Order: sequence, then C-alpha cells, then structure tokens
Amino acid sequence: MKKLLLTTALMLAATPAFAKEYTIKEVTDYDAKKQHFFSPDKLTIQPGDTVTFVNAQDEIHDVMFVNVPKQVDEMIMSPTQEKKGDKFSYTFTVPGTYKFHCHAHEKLGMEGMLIVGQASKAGETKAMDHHKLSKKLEGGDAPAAGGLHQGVGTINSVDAGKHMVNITHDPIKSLNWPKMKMMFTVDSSVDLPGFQQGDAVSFSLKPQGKDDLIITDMKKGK
Ligand SMILES: [Cu+2]
Repeated sequence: MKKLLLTTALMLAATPAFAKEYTIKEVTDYDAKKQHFFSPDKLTIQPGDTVTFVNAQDEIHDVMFVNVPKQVDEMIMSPTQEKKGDKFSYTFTVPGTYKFHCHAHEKLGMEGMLIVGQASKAGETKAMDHHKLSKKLEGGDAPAAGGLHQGVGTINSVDAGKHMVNITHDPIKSLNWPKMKMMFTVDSSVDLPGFQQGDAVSFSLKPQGKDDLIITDMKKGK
C-alpha cells in the first residue's frame, strides 16, 4: 500500500498539469542592509516548474545563471539592463543546484540559489561564463588601475552622518556596469559635507570584502 502511494505521488509530480509558477523579484531598497537583492534569494522547486524574474522597481537589474547542473546545455540569462516591470521566465527541467546573480550588482552580492528537485552533489555542476558574452555586448572592459574603478556621475543625495552618497553614475566599463542610480559608502577621508545634490563628480571605487565597493576619492567635476 505504501509503495503504491509513493508511485502515485511520483507520477503526479511528473505531470505537467501540476507544474507550478514562481516569482523572484529583483529588488533595490536603499534602506535595507543589503541594497540590491533577489526576493526570495533561495527557492526549491520541482522539475517542470517555471520561475519568473521580475524587476520590481526603477533600478537596472538582470539575472544570469553562473553555476548549473552539468546536463544544462544553454546559457540561462535575461536580457541585460532590465527596466522596471521587465520579466524573464524559464522552465527548469534538469534537477540540481543552480546559482545566479545580477550582472550589474554582482560585486555588491546580488545573488541567489535555486534547487530543482534536489541539490547537486559535488562535481555535478559547472560554471557558465556569461562574462565573455556580456563583454562582447558591452564593448570590452577597461582594466582597473591599481584595483580602483573610476566613475563619473551626479549626486542625488548626501547622508554625511552615515557616510553615504546616492549617485547616478555613467557606465563603468571596468565593472561592466551600465548607467545606474546607486548608493555608495564613502571613506572617512572624503569631505562629504562639501558635496551636495546636483554636483557633478568624479570618483574612485575600491573593492571591499567579497561584495562591496566604497568610494575612496571624490572630486567635483566630470
Ligand atoms: Cu541588480
């Protein structure tokens, strides 16, 4: 009897009519500890289920699958630089563990994990290098001098107390970043009260930790 029930359950799971649809939002929240994130950033689904990634608001995001089960033979990625309301859906049929990130916010830790059926064991997944593809799309990377990335932009707001600044920056090739509105932490060596909304600025970004970048130098003028 027990065996019969199990068989029936397996058959139901394999029937497309029972396939489910899930949504993962791509979120920017300047008040959150981590400002750019997927919600949820971990999800378990069954083979045949579909996940739709939705850009939830006015920030540019996308989704790129960077580590997938070995049997997956295609690049799973949304168009780059999705705008508000843009959607990307994919139906997952190969069981295993999938890791994804937002290309624009990769260095800020915007990443997530999807388990289809059951998690992959060691050696059952492979890396997918979408960077080669996106470099082609974006016209090549400029090398970062001394590990610093140079940007120019316009200040939207300054929070001197928190040592943070919100900047709409031009594309930063060395990070593969499109034009974006972003909040940055500013090093204490920068005289933040000397800046205000509307200032055009040039700045240097230094990688900090695994997924953060801080402004170590900022001057007026582009
Ligand atoms: Cu993003």
